[in-house]
Amino acid sequence: MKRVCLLMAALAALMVGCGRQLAEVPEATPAPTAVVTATPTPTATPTPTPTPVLVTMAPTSVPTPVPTPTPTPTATPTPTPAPTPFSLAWVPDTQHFAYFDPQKFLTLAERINERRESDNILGVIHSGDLVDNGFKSWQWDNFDPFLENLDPSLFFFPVAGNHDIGTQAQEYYAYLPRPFLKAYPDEQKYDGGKVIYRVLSEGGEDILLLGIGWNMWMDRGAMRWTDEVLAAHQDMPCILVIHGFLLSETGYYQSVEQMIAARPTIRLVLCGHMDGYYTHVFTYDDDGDGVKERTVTAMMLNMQRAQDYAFRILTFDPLSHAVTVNTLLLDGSPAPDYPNREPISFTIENAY
Ligand SMILES: [Ca+2]
Repeated sequence: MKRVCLLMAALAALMVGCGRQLAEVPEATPAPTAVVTATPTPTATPTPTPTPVLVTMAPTSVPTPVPTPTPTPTATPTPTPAPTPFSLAWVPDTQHFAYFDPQKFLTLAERINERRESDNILGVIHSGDLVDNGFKSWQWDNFDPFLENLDPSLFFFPVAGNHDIGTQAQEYYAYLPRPFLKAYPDEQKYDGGKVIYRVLSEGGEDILLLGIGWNMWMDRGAMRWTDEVLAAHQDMPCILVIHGFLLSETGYYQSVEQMIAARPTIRLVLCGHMDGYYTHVFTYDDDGDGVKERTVTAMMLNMQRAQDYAFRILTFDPLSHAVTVNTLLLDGSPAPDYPNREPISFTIENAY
């Protein structure tokens, strides 16, 4: 019994000790919680760190070829600038405006100006008979506001028609002092402006504009000068502006045709003089191999007597070398086709 009591006393003492021990454990429990929170931090940091180091190491060994791809993109922009189509406004015979209706000059200038940006119009070609009688200064007074009202960025490229040099007199001395000819440098005109030229540099190419005044295709000095100009610009197509050439659906001045035939860079001819509109395509075998490889598209337009007049906007496509011929009336609307006639607006493929 005494041994039982002793055993129980010992057990009780042990339990008290255990109790003390248990009481101390909860105080130590916060410590492992702190350890737990500390553990993920180091494990996360070391694992990613070595991997990026290895990745970055690999490319850093190849830095020398890196500068080589840099010049490659600089080569790419070169083909990007595609040649932009451009236009020329073509104004035929305005002699009736100068004589009867000068207000129409202002309307015509306005029509051209309002399409300048959308059609990328660079200049205005006049195919002759600017006025009815070049010896009447009041008619030039009627004409001049046309140029004064054109957008100043547009160039003006005229040729003398038979009326500009006087249908009776056939003399150039009243025409040549006109300010629009004075504006041309001496080297670009023969004898003050009886023949003129200018080079169009657009769409990555050059085009020679050549204007031969009335009768000058029969003038030896004028044609000698013309041939020097053509020889100096033989690497570019030529657009000939001449007042009289096509006379009807099938007829033309043979002397002008012979002059064109002998000059292989001429590809387009713009003329006026007659009433209405005609287009002829001439073909020539310049190299004598039996194949006619050159086409010359000649266009005549003169509708000054029509109620609404008509002028054209020629749009050049530098990629296809097609020319779109857009015929417009003074009110800006497209000119209607005439019954049983070829279309008045059309596209010339392989035009220059
Ligand atoms: Ca040939």
